[in-house]
Amino acid sequence: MPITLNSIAKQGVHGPAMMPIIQGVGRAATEIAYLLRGAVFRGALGAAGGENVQGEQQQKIDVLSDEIFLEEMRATGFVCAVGSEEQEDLLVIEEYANADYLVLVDPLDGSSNLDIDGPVGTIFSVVKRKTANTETPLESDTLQAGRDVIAAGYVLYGPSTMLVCSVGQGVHGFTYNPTSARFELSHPDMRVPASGGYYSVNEANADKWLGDLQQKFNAMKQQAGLGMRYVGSMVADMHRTLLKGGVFLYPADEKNPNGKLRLLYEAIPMGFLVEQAGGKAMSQGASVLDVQPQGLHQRVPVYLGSASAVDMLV
Ligand code: AFP
Repeated sequence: MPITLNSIAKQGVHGPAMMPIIQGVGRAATEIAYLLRGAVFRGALGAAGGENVQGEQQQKIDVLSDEIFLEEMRATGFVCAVGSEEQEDLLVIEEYANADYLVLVDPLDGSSNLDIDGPVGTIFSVVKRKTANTETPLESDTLQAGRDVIAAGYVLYGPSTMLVCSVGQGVHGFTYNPTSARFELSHPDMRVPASGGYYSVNEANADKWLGDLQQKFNAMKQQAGLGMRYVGSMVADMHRTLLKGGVFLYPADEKNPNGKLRLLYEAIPMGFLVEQAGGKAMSQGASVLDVQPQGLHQRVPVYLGSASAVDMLV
């Protein structure tokens, strides 16, 4: 019998409660994967005409993926609110407003890759509310450091659809099997290789990086003996980094003095996975998981991957 997402119930103290939420992510993933496969035929590609809270142009698929994800979180009955890249404010799920968990999500990360049929992903994390569950959840419930995250993961929409997640007991990768219509465990106990792999960064920004990063980066390139790959879709770039080793970075630069990637639904979930897989996740001299969030859409610089490569840059 293949091992499915149900196995999460046996992992960690929060496993039984996380199982329905991660199963909900799995349902959203299959719907989003279906949407992506047929998007060109349904007129679902292209701009939606609006901007998200980051001032970035929303694609129609960003909006649809956000709706799908929210509906599947609602259907779990365990989620009181969702904080999404596509929504300025926290979305409270009124019928379950006294459920215990909040989910942070980037429903379709790397969506600029859609024009070239490149890989995209969904990134999520789960926290337990701080306010009493007799009250309406607040945005402040989402502002929890990565050390308080209960579960996190991503979905990679590539040649296959993969759901990689952790409930604090290592990182496990499940691949969608179209024959059984289930996610089946394909990559148990993923570990970041200690050496080798690739560096992954938008190097076109190198002359605008702040501080002495360019010197450190050049020294790392000479000493670490890494190859180079960059997709420009964090999920794809991090999936490779988890499996092959090396480092993914999006540092602060003159244009993005706080970095580009969002703390709550990009940096923290990926940092959680990297540390669970034995790697290192840094931001501004500390672990990504120790950064205290100040806002739902806050950005931070990130350096994620094999400890040996990360240490040469921070
Ligand atoms: P899009 O969703 O706008 O494509 O942004 C993707 C992303 O947030 C992340 O997935 C990438 O790692 C990063 O931006 C790429 O940014 P650059 O295009 O500046 O290299």
